[in-house]
Amino acid sequence: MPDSIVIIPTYNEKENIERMVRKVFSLPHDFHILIIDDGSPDGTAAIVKSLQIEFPERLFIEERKGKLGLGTAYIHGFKWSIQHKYDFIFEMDADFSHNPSDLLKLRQACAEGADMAIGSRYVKGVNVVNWPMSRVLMSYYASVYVRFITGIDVHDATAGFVCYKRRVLETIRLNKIKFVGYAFQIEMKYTTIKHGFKVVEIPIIFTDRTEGTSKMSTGIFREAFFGVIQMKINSIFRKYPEGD
Ligand SMILES: Nc1nc2c(ncn2[C@@H]2O[C@H](COP(=O)(O)OP(=O)(O)OP(=O)(O)O)[C@@H](O)[C@H]2O)c(=O)[nH]1
Ligand SMILES: [Mg+2]
Repeated sequence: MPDSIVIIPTYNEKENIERMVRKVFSLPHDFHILIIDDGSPDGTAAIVKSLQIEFPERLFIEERKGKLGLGTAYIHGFKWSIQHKYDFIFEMDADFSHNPSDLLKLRQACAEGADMAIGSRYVKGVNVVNWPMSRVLMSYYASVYVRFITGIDVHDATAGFVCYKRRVLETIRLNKIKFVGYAFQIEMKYTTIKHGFKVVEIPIIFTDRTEGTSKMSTGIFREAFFGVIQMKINSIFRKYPEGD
């Protein structure tokens, strides 16, 4: 039984998705892939379905009707992956900002004792390629801000390249995760740490997308900025682990 599933949320990734699927399946470990596509108008889902003929039992897709956001896409994927009993459950972007080869490093960290392994840009300096300086600074200082407000010891709080052991996702109340953008990534790390799980950061190099278009919006920044404060305040009244 293969133990690892890589969840890849997609919205208009027709330029990237086939190359990404082939790359993951060429790695020296039997990774499975679950695509969560939000009705991409560019036909991303159709490309995935044609690849399923070549990779049956290895490539899966869940289609949602509209663009419902990254956070809820991952929650959907986590529930699916728990049901299918994968031991190592990954988050990864479709746009090659995350190097699929690093899946092996993240998996190894979890196999060697971590409960959550974060592919981190800011463990040793700043490992970001091709982002404008303004965006690098924004992202870097976002993590400094998160550390300051929440007190969590994570250098890359908004990272979206992660490996979880299944028990982490089984323990966290996924229905209580509220945020959808960068704040979702912060909330997942915060909640995991609050539950006492072992979290490690593995240095990776992050490269800006070269194909397709960004789905970032100012709303996502706003959510993260105020969300972090809200999360901290709420946590004062919450006990971990918590009931439904
Ligand atoms: N299913 C789903 N996927 C999404 C949604 N928004 C973004 N994605 C996917 O999530 C991943 C990250 O989104 P990106 O647009 O790359 O966001 P980013 O990395 O912050 O910004 P850029 O790299 O500049 O584009 C990509 O694989 C997107 O296709 C969404 O609403 N639903
Ligand atoms: Mg991206």
